[in-house]
Amino acid sequence: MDYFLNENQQIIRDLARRIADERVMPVRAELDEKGEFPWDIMRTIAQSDMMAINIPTEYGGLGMGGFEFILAVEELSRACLGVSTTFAANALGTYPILLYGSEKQKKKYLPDIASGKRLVAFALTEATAGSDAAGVQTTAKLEGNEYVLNGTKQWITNGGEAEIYTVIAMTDKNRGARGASAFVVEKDTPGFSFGKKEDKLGIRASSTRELVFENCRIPKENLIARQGMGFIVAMKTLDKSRTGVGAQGVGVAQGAFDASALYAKERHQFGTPVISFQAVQHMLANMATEIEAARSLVYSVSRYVDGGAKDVSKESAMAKLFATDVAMKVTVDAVQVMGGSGYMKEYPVEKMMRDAKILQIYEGTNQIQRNVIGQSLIKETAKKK
Ligand code: COS
Repeated sequence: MDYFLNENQQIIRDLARRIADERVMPVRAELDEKGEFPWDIMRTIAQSDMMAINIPTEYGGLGMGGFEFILAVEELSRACLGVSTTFAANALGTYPILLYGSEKQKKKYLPDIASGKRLVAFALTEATAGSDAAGVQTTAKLEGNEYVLNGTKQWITNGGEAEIYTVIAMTDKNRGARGASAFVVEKDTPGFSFGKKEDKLGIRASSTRELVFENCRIPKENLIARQGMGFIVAMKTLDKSRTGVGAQGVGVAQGAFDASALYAKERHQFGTPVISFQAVQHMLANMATEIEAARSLVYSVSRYVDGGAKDVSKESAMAKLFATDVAMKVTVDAVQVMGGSGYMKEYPVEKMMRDAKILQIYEGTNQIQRNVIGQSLIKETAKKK
């Protein structure tokens, strides 16, 4: 289907596609096997200005929107979700600064983020917080001109590799969601260290670590927005980023479909290519239809967000939910279409199936997405009365 991309959008999509084909595909199996962080690829992405896509021009960016960004995410995801997770989590960590940072913070951090000189990570999740975003136990106590952070963050994408961390911590534990605040913490700050790198089922090229804060002192000016606004910063960040996870779903599903359709044309059984059997054709037809539906939703929500819509919680949750459920189903079906070969590491689809599972879990489980959509429906229904 033609989504009538403008010239800049086509350039970004083609550039990301070339990097995916030439730089990511040849090494994805090895990165997966070794669980190796894709530094070389990240440098290529940075040199191609892809980390600058949605950063305003006054801070060294290209000044484009989230839609242009998700086109790049989709293409990288077609090749490897581990690589695209690293790229997308960088944008996730940047949103608190982009959306709520002071002019001083934007000037200090965004140019280095746009050039890819410094990677970013977003730190909300903890042992007792994740789906329960207000359940954060890490504290930030104001002492003179510094905040003192104590606590442990869990499962942080880009942990250890990133140099800039946007962290949600409680400045007033008695106020629940309204007692949370957002901060920038730089790597190498005394009192800030990393736990072990997690050994994961999929997206193994990406890095996932614990962040440990032990009397970690940061300047008072590292507070993002106002004290007590941390929950809103986190929610608005996730509202922005969830179309990116949707685009990851579209990309990995497309990658799995392409591999399985090609294989079905080449593999012969009963003297004929397996694609000539209606049972296989129907599976491929469903997969192709679901991918196009997911892409249409993700693109239109992303354009809606860029268009300046104020409250996008419901729509971005819908895009994430639908596209990532499609990704899981399509990658499982791709393995089935390819049969024994689909199960073997010689082909890419078993990795895609392992990788796709995380999309239904991170940046809000798909159960949480349904809660977000449900809450919006309740509000809308009350308004219509
Ligand atoms: N934008 C702006 N404000 C929002 C908001 C949003 N998207 N979502 C909630 N709020 C506001 C609410 O309006 C409420 O404000 P008031 O106290 O003034 O009424 C406040 O924030 C608390 O909201 P609520 O009571 O709905 O909070 P809950 O603790 O029930 O949390 C969900 C709601 C489930 C939506 C939230 O916890 C969530 O999104 N969790 C998943 C987080 C996630 O994605 N984690 C993955 C790890 S981070 S990569």
